[in-house]
Amino acid sequence: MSEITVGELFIRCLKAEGIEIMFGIIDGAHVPFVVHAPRYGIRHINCRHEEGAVHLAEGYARIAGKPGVVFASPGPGAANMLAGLSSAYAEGHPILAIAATRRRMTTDPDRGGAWQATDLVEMARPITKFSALVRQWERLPELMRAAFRAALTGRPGPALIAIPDELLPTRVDAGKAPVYPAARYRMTSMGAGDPAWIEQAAEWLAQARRPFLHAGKGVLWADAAAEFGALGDYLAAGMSTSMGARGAVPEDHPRYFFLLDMQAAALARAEADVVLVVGSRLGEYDGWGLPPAWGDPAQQKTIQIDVDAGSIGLNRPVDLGIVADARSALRALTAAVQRRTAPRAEMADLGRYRELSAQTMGQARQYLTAAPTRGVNPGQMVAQTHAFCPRDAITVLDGGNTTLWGVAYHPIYEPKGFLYSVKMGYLGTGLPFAIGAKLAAPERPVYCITGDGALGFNIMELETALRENVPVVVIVAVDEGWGMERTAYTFQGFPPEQHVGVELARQTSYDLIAQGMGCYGERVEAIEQFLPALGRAVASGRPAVLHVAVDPALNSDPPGYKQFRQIRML
Ligand SMILES: Cc1ncc(C[n+]2csc(CCOP(=O)(O)OP(=O)(O)O)c2C)c(N)n1
Ligand SMILES: [Mg+2]
Repeated sequence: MSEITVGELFIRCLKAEGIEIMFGIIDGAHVPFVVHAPRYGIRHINCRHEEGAVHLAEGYARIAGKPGVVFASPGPGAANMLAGLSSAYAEGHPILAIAATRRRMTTDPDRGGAWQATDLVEMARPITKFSALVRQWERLPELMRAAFRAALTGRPGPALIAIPDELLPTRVDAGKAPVYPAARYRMTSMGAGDPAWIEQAAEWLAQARRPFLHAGKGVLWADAAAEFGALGDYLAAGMSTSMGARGAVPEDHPRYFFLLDMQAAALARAEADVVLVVGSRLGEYDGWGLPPAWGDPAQQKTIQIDVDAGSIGLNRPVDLGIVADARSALRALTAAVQRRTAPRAEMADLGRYRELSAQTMGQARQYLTAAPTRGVNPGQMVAQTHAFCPRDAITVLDGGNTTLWGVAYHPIYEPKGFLYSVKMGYLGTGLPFAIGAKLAAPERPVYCITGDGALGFNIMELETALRENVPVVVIVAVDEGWGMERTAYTFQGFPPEQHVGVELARQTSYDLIAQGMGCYGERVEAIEQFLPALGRAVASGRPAVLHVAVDPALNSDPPGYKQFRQIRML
C-alpha cells in the first residue's frame, strides 16, 4: 500500500493535467497540499487578492493555452474568487478554482454560528461549468477529472472544487483512487469534423465569388491563426475577428476588416456570398452576426466551425455547422479547397471597401491631433506605445475611455497579442491579466495600458509581480477620474457640475506607489517625455508604472464612444 495524504493526492491530480503553476493566497487549510507543490514541479504564485489571483490565472490560461489553477481559503477567500470566476465564465476561459471549506461537521450544512461557513459550491454554480464538494476522499480524483473535463470540453470555462479542511491531511491508500493522464479522461481534440461536411464546405468556398471569413477566440484557443490566415489568403477572402480574437489576423493585413471599421466591415460581409465563422458565437460585439452588421443569412451561405455544438447556429442561422477542432478542420478544409480551385488573386471590390475604411480612419485621426490644455493627449500616448513595442508584444487594455483610445490606435499583429475583458468590461483585470500573460510567455514584452480608476482595483499585484520577477510595463492614463462616466453624463445631457461620483484625487502618484513597492515608477507630464520614460521603464527590468497625466477634457471625448454604444444596441 502506498500511503499519502489527500493533499498530495490533490497535487497528483493537478500534475495529471500538466499543471505547472497555480495562484492564490495561502491558508492553514492549504498547507497539506501546497507543501507538496515544489516536489511535483508546480510553481505557486502568491497573490494579494483572490479576485486578482483568478484574473492572473485567466491571463495565464489565455496565453499558455492551459487551465489556470487558483486556490482560496474557506469563507472570505473563496468568496473573493467568485467575482473573478464570473469573468472567466463570461469570457470562456478554463480556470480550476479550489476552495477549502471548514470541517463538514459544522459547515455541511451550515450549523449556524460556524466559523467561515459559506456555501461556495452553490454560490459558484451559475458562474462555473461544474461545482462540487468532495465529501469522500476516494472520489477526489474522479471529481477533479470531472472539473477539468467540464472546464476544457466544448467552450472552455471555470470549474470549482471545494474540499473540507479535515480531509487534506488525512493519510490514505493512493492505490484506492488511481490518478491517470488527461488524455484518458477527456477529449483532447475534437478532430477535423465530419469529412462529408468538410467537403461540402470546401465546395461552397471554392465556388464562392465573394467569400468572407470571421475568427473568434476559438481560433486562438486552438492555435489555428496560421491555418485561418492560410485559407483566407488562398481564397483572397475578406477577414475579420471578434474583439477577443484580435491578432488572429495581423491588423495591417490588406484584407482584414477591423470591428470598429463598422461600415466597411458590414458592407464587405453583407456582399459576401459565403461566410465562414470559426470559433465564434457571434455575440453582441459581433452585431449578433446579423444585419446591419452582417449580411442577410437568407441570401448568403453560412458555414460555422466550432468546438462547442451548443454554439452552432446560436445567434445566426447556419447552412452548415461543423463541430470540430478549429486547426484540424481548417487544415482539412484548406486541402479540400485546394483540390477544387487555384488560389485566387484578388478580393472583389476591395478598393471600394477600403475607401470606406479610409474615411473612418480619417475621422479617427482628428482625435490624435487635438492639442491638450494640460498633460498629454491619450491618443498620442497610445500611438507612441504602439510605435515603441515590437510586433509580438502582448497588449493588455483596461479602463473606460482609455480602452477606446487603446482599441483605436494600437493595432495588434500577433495571435495571443491582445487581452481585454471583452464580455465584461471588467475594470481591474488589466494588471493581473498582464502578470499572468508574462508568466505564460516570459519572452514576450507585455504592456498594460490602463485607466487610473481601473489600475486602483488590483494595484497591490504589483508587489506580486516584483516578488515573482515578472517585469510587466504599466502605462496608466491619469485623468483623475472615472473618465468614461464623465462621458456618459455628458452624453445624457448633464453639465459637469452635475457629474456625481466621477472624481479621483489629484494627489495620487501611481509612479510613487510603484516605487513604494520596489517597482520602477516615473511620471510623464508632456508627450515629449513619454518615449524616453518608456525606454527607461523597459530597461529597468522590473515591473514598471508610467504615470501619464492625460488631459481630462480630451480623455472625456475619445474616438469610438458612439460606435461602442451603437454596437450594443443592435
Ligand atoms: C468592475 C467595474 N466597475 C465599474 C465599471 C463601470 N465603469 C466602466 S468604465 C468606468 C470608468 C473607468 O475609469 P478609468 O479606469 O479611470 O478609465 P477612463 O475612463 O478614465 O479612461 C467605470 C466606473 C466597470 N465596467 N467595471
Ligand atoms: Mg480615469
